[in-house]
Amino acid sequence: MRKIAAVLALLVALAAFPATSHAVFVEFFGQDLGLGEYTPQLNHPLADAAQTSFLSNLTGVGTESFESYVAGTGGPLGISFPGAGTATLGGNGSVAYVPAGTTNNFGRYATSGTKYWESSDLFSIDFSTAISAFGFYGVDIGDFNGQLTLTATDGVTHSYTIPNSTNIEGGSVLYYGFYDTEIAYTRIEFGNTAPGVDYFAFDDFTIGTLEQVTPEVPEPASMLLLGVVLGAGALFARKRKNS
Ligand SMILES: [Ca+2]
Ligand SMILES: [Ca+2]
Repeated sequence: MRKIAAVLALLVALAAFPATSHAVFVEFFGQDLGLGEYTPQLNHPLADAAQTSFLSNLTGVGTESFESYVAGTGGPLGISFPGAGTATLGGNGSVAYVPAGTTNNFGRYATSGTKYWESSDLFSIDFSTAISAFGFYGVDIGDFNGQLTLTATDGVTHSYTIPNSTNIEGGSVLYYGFYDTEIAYTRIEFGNTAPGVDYFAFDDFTIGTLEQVTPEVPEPASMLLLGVVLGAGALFARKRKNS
């Protein structure tokens, strides 16, 4: 029992900070499974929790909902963000409209209002100011086995695979975001391992500059220390109780 309590305390401490691939690059991800091609998933707590966690590390950023754009508008689409310049969407994609409470009959719909950016592959975002944080909702990815990839550029190229589930029902909702306090990016390209087949809806995206990244999570080292302290405390408490 003592060991279990200690391990549990350590696991709680480890779970309290998000997955990181290195100290300055922090990712946020959550996905809620879909209800099929014709029914929007109105409850997506895992995706929402990822967005909340992502935004809690940012200050003064804006989120683009696509509601002010005319359906059918394609790229290049320039979108201004407070304090972070302009993000220009290009490549394969356009603004789509789907009435609230429905889908486009293929599992896609907005996560805010009635509009979103619909794409399958080779869709890119260029930033007028290099950005250090980026997050978005993605709907209906993975039902045709597509895995989303991001290629971020800052002179050199960094590729990330978004850990979305594949071979799932249509209409799933995911949120993915990252901040990077070491590298600022001027361009992000979206890829898809099932291009032209696995379309998705892109909505409510946020960008932030380095100045807008204000991490609230404790350093992993201190969290680990906290875990050890908690674990030791649990062991000590057990020992006292048992003795
Ligand atoms: Ca929207
Ligand atoms: Ca679908």
